[in-house]
Amino acid sequence: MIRKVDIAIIGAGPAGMFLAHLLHQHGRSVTVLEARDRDYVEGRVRAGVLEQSTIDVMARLELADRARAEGLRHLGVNLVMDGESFRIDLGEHTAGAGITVYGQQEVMHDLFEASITRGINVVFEAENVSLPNFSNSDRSSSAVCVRWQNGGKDEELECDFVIGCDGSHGVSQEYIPSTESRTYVETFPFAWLGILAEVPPASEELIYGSHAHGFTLASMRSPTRSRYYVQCAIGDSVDAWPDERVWNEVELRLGPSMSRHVTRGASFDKSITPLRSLVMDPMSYGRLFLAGDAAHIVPPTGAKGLNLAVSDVTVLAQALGEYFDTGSERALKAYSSVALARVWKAQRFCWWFTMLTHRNAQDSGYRQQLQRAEFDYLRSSTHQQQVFAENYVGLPLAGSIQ
Ligand code: RFL
Ligand code: PHB
Repeated sequence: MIRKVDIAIIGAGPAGMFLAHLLHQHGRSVTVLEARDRDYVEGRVRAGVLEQSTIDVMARLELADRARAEGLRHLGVNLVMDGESFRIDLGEHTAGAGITVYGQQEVMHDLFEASITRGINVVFEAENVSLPNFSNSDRSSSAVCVRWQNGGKDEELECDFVIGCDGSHGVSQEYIPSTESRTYVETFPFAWLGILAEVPPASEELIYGSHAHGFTLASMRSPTRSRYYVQCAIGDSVDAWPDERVWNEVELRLGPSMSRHVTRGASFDKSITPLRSLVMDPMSYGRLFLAGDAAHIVPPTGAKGLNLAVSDVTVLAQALGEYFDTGSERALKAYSSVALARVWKAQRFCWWFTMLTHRNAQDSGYRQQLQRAEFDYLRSSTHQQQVFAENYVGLPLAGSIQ
């Protein structure tokens, strides 16, 4: 007999695991199918900055204790351009809001640990996940079949809805015909090289830097662990970036005053990520809904990707809850447009912050003068700093569906 669950979730990253917890809390049966093993997903060094609304969702799920105890709460952020720096007081401009530095690895650990104690079914190493015979079908048609292989065995289940939380290289989006959804893409002619090192951070708060050599970011994971990024060329390999070169560039790009407290040390993780922006509209097709990176990507400059994944699934969990409670599809039909309204505002902010801080040798002198003017304006205008702060700490969660 084929097993039946209410909702199958493809991908156990932040989007998939937050959604699984939210639906479980709502009393729904879920199965999460993850292609990789737990160590791989939990080991990926990615997000560092959580918005207050993400912490609030963790609290609603009774998952915020460690983030509150060990996360670093920041009420300000520093910007530096060609050696000139200033601080934006996030708290002052947003009635006390801030951000929490708590790594994605920790978030995933908390989500996975609680899924075990709460009995949420997560299948790791689920290979070749597919939706045989999937077609748009109006939502009133029969259940969706999901197939995969696990340890060489064929597995199958039926569900009312499939949620594609399988990131930018997943399979779910392939089930949405290109004629039914538009994809907006923007590429940038540069990438980020990121390192982790067991050294104290350069500053108590993050420093975003821009210099003729390119962007740099001084971040952290704890008072003894630092995370640094430098803009590099898309085709660069990590071999071209020995630690000494990374530290030299970080210090140069931060400028003399901001680099004073940089402590150098051996890196223990080094990777390169190209920057890009992408949005799929709509984020759904029949009984298939996409959430998180499966539907949209932002350059990491604004620290929004994980936070958007959480806001998507908060809206979606509410809509699915309404469907199962009342049979109404109203909120499910509104999911994509409600989620995308917030996604596009984050796209706007991340694009703007990327263009302000990154350098491109091909840029005309005109563009560089514009960057300088934008930076000066941001430094001198409290209104502009308020706009920055509101966006950086996170715009209100996509409103409940009216
Ligand atoms: P994920 O995290 O990519 O998870 C998708 C999961 O799906 C699995 N998968 C499949 N499973 C089954 N079958 C298949 N066919 C599958 N194909 C894929 C994958 O193995 C994976 O486990 O997407 P999700 O859940 O949408 O979460 C998105 C976030 O991970 C991402 O947006 C953030 O990491 C972005 N990001 C940041 N976000 C923030 O909010 N704040 C930050 O400070 C921040 N910093 C960053 C970042 C991303 C970065 N990189 C490396 C892209 C810094 C960096 C450098
Ligand atoms: C990080 O700490 O990894 C981080 C912080 C801020 C960003 C992106 C990444 O904008």
